[in-house]
Amino acid sequence: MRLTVAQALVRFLSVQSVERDGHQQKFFAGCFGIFGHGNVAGIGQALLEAGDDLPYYLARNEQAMVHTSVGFARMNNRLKAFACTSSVGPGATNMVTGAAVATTNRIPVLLLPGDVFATRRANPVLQELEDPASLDVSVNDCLRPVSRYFDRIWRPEQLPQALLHAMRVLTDPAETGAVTLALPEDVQTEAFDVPDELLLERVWQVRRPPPEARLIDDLARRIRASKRPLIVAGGGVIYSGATESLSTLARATGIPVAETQAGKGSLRFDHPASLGAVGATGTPGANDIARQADLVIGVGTRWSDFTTASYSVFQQPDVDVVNINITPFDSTKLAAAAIVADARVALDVLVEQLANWRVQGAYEQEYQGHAARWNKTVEEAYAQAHEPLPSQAEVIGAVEASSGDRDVVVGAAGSLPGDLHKLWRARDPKGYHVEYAFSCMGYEIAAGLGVKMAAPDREVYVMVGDGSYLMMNAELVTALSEGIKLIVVLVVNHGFQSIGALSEAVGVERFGTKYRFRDASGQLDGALLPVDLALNAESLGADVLRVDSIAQLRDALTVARTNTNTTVIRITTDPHVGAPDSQSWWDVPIAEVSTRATTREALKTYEVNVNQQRTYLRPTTLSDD
Ligand SMILES: Cc1ncc(C[n+]2csc(CCOP(=O)(O)OP(=O)(O)O)c2C)c(N)n1
Ligand SMILES: [Mg+2]
Repeated sequence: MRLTVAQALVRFLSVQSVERDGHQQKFFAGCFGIFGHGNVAGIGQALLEAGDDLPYYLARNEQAMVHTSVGFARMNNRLKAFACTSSVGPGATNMVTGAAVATTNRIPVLLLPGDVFATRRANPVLQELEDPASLDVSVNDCLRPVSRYFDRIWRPEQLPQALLHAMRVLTDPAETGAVTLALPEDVQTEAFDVPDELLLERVWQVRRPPPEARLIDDLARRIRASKRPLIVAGGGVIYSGATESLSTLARATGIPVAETQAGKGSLRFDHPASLGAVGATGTPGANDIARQADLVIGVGTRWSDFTTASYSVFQQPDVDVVNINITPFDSTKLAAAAIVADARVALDVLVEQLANWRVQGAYEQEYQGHAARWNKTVEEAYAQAHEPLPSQAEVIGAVEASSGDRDVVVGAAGSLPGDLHKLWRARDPKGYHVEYAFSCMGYEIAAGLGVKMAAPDREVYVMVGDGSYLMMNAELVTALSEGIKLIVVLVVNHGFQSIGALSEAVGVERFGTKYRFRDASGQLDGALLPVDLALNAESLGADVLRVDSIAQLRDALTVARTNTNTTVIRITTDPHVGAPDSQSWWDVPIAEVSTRATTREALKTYEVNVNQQRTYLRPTTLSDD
């Protein structure tokens, strides 16, 4: 069949499926795109011909369309994804940040940026960078380090192999992330004889590798010998659909479970073995249990510094760490004994192996006491009734109370992720969607769109700070044009409260973190800016509700739930009231010399805290011999 490269590519994408646990589904839900000369006549023409075979969605910003795709694929536990097409040049470089979000979070997205002419007929083409040392470099090379697979299709004959490798990586639970196929503008429109076999329907098996029997036997024996075991559940538990298995294991053995940001929701908050969030944004109870743990089993976690409280969360000198992870790269972190396996399969084996074994009753009572006390702390924070402006915790409480068990809260950057991680009481494995691997400002609204596209039957609450909102709000227009409904809770605190608080803690005096006029001293400490973000949201087609109190917020949330249009609720909070403390630490180094007393003070505190840091280099050996 004679097709253009773009036509062959689009047809190929439309016949790819994945299968896991005997359930088969189409892998690509469609293609987001913004057209320019680099893709309109190639991929654009092919998408026009393809119609419903690969539905096209117009985005407003290339970075945002990658966020939307990430939100969608994460909600689908990585078994369904989007492609994203951009023009050559700025459209392509706009995708770099989105690609990094995808790859850091291990979420599949296929990027199809236009590229410079392969024939070099009339270079430089508009938007070509031109590296004087090498004409085969283009701005798309920026996508290499943020992609798990990168290829550039200089000739039509290269397309089949590139497509097969793209699918291999996208559907591989260990390797997945952003995949980039850079498509020179002239090659996209070039016709070639496409081998018929390339366009046959293809089913990619998503593997569930079992653990090595010997290793899981050793782990079970080690667990039986432990006094204070702790499971740390990461995103891998949710992506592999292991939440039921984890719940069964925790219920049967009494081993407590603490959750990372991506792993939150692994257990319902009121599960008897749930300790909630752990680490720098964790609960004091989870962190206390972690400090004293003699055996830590990390399941599907990449062990970010927030989870390990910058290598301070585990304090027992002889603590053993075992990682169950499908990704070899993550499996040896913290010098752990590595069990490279699918989380669900491994946990199911452990349930059998640990039959008739249970942690000591005193341990169970101890951690359940922590959980109960924290629940009380959450209730108090939610009912703080802070005057005149409410605290952010109260806002979270009102949103949680408004949400149904299956609804989803979405967040990414600022002070919201930490507060949500601690406070939010997750009731469904897909109900908590905070992007905290890249913590990318601007992810919130764009990703919320993808979450809602993946789960139209759930209410999606996007919680976004004024800083993130200002950085990327244009997808509200996409929500309008596609008839996709979000509830956006816009928390105005006149700047970067999170970085403001951090700045104060590191002796930098909230410098450069406020949305204020420059004052006579030359600092941004003047009057508040007369900026109305609610009006901005209204202008983009959202229904807008302006509220000044928690009581009004509750009413607005009720209205928003009955609305069919995207609804933005704007509330102003007091930036100086933080959520309850984690009794934990995060390593942000302080200037070692300074003319400022505040910085010197911060350094003294830092020097005390840094003493809690451990190396986590002690080898954990599972076998007896
Ligand atoms: C794209 C991007 N730029 C910078 C940062 C660093 N950063 C983290 S939080 C934050 C401020 C966020 O402000 P806002 O959304 O208003 O939330 P708040 O801190 O006020 O809760 C900044 C600048 C980031 N995470 N992402
Ligand atoms: Mg803010």
